[in-house]
Amino acid sequence: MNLDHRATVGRARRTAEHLGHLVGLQPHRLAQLAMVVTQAATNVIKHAIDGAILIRPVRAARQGGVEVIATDRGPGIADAQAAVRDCRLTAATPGPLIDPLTWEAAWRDRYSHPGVGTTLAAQIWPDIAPRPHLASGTTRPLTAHLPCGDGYAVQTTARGVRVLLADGLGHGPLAARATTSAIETFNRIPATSPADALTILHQVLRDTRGAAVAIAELDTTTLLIRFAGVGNLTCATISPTGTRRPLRCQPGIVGRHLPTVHEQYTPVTAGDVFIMHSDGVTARWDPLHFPGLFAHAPQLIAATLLHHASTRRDDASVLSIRVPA
Ligand SMILES: [Mn+2]
Repeated sequence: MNLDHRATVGRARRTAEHLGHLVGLQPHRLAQLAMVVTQAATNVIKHAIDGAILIRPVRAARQGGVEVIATDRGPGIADAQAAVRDCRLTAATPGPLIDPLTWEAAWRDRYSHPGVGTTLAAQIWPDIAPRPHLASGTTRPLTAHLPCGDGYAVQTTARGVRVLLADGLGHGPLAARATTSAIETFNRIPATSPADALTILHQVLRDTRGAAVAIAELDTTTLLIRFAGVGNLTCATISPTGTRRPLRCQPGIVGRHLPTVHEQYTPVTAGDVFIMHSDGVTARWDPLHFPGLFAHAPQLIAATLLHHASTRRDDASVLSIRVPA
């Protein structure tokens, strides 16, 4: 939802409250959610330009919550990194409860930099906020009234996380069908290697337009990413100092022409970030244009890159994994 007018604050709040009802938030949590959305949206409209807000359900093992991500293009705040970073606040947090997020049922993170802008992410849960996921993504359709032809999936594994990013050929409902089919199949075959998964997806996607698909698996004990990708997707690891190491996808289209899939293993270290994005996001973005961003939660990284580097000529998607310390 674009935040371009005062009326959008109320629309965002009502959307969040509706979703909060659906996931079963109690009235005091709903009030907290409404306050978070109103504050975030009002701040963007008052102080920033080109803002957008995303409100979506999030799931954990035993509960469902609501996630709010607000992002804009400036002016940005110089000291935000010191102000808030990955604060999963607990009931034991001392001090007056002025901020609605100073509650046990909330998680939040904020990135802000002068000349870039601000991205805020918050989650409101019915019960104590679970540990944030290692991976998260965001997507944006070419036009608001069409389904998004890009999509992603995140699976938590015993030793880390396994993710998929898919860009259905073209855009619109048929692209979305190919991507949905890829995600559903991926979620049905949780223990398969990336190369085998792509081979299975190739069979399933034969009756669709086909898609560019990349699959990555982070093992947090061996600190290796196992990866395979086919089609026009950009994948790379970013070090804390902003060094980008690309992982190449093979030419082809899953569901149409599948090459012999080669898996790659890439070593990572704590603090590295792994990024995958579709061609709706320019491949020319520079990690150094976002100082400090890659120390933040994966949804902030994904939302900020999507907002700043998407071409607006195609569906767009970004997925990011944080290698934990
Ligand atoms: Mn595309």
